[in-house]
Amino acid sequence: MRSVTVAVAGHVDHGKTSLVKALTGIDTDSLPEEKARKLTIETGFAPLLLEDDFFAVFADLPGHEHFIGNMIAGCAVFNLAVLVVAANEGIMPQTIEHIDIISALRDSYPLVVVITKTDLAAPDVVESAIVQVADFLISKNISEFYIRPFSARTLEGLCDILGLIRALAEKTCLPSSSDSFRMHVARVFSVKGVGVVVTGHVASGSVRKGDRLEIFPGFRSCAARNIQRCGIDVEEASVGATLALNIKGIKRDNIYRGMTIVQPERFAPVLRASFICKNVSSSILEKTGEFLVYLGTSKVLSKLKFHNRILPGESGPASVIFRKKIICIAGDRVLVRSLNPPETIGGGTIFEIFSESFDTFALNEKKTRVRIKTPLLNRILKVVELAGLRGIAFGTVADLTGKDIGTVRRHAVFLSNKLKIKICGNFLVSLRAYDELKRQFIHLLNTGSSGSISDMRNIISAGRHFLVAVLEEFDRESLTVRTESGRRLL
Ligand SMILES: Nc1nc2c(ncn2[C@@H]2O[C@H](COP(=O)(O)OP(=O)(O)OP(=O)(O)O)[C@@H](O)[C@H]2O)c(=O)[nH]1
Ligand SMILES: [Mg+2]
Repeated sequence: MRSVTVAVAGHVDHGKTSLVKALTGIDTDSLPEEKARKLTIETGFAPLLLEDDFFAVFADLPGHEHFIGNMIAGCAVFNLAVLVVAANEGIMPQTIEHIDIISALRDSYPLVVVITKTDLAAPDVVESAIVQVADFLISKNISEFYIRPFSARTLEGLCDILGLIRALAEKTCLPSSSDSFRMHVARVFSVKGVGVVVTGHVASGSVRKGDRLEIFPGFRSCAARNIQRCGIDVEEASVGATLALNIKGIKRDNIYRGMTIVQPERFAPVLRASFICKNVSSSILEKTGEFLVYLGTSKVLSKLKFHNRILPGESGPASVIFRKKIICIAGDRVLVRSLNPPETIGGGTIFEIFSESFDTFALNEKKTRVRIKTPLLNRILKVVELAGLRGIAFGTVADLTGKDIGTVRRHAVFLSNKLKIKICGNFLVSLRAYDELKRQFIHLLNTGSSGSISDMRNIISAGRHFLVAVLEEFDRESLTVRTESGRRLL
């Protein structure tokens, strides 16, 4: 079964739940409190069969500002987004905030804008709402958007929206990944005669019925008794899927939202990470401060350090120290909000994690946990050394060693902590080669180069993505700083 997740965002009462109901036939406001208050509190999921074995799962996000935490957790993973704007109100505060949040969570994504309540607005009002939204999105540097009018009362526009979502869904379906299984816990409940059911998004890897699993924090053991996607029992589910996992071996009270269900012996808790932060606020981000960092369904008070000044709309490297350990890997998206006022200020992709050394961790947590294997360390080191100045991608090392990316990453972090190799984004390079790249780049800058990637490629025949990652690492080390045409020494 394939599926894409469609995040449905927008200001309170603008018609998100009504749109999802028109598309899928499902009323996602299922909680008694939601029915009583006539608003969405928890993100609701509604599947729509697009074609044989291919679903769009709509994540109907709450629009009310009080439930912004639920909204963030609900769109931790999505393939495409729908922004709902009521024709008679136009852009409102949570329209802006939701766009900031989803833009901070993804660099680029197709966006369908649905202008709702067209039955309540005159044609010229609908027209000006369309112009207002288009101007707003362009001002936010969002390039791929499609605006469609719609009325939940007359259903005018529904077929057009459905066709558009179908076409975009096919384009954005994620390939399945071979990484280790990880799922952020969104909701937990007990079903009579079935047991504990956990819903959430698969953030990496895949799970099969009967798999042994662990729940972090604590790494308590449990197992997948049954898996459901879109209400259908399935044997297996992989990255990107929204699922209901019936687990055995753990009590309902010992599992809650924000926890992570993982494949055993694959993940160590992370205390620090680095990421490229996109500033979606109107202030300059600089120095250090306390922020709330959202990852998956967890929210952690964290200390952030911005290595350079990051101007509004720009991106720059940042380090984060989590106040409590979490499970994350390079490539995960984080969202950052200020404490006071509580506003979204940015977000980005983690490119480096610093976990507790796996050997120490093994001793502390469980003596039987053998996480680092010396022969594999030696093989990875050899492969990375052979790659020389060209570096090597994590995926290639995984292919060459026959291990999954999670295992390679764990061993690479260990080697990096031992100062044998350097991790640059998705690439590995030996420390010796990294120092040589640094020497050559400094020489280039000292001899009049603007420090562009093309200049660097004239002297080193390495891949563009690798060099970009290396130069970003130089910035992170405060060796260089970005300029309009390239880089200069700090
Ligand atoms: N006339 C008209 N009313 C609509 C339309 N869409 C939604 N409504 C009404 O607007 C109100 C709010 O609709 P919802 O779909 O619950 O809005 P929402 O965006 O999901 O609200 P939150 O989840 O609380 O953010 C309800 O009373 C709907 O019946 C529409 O196209 N036309
Ligand atoms: Mg709603």
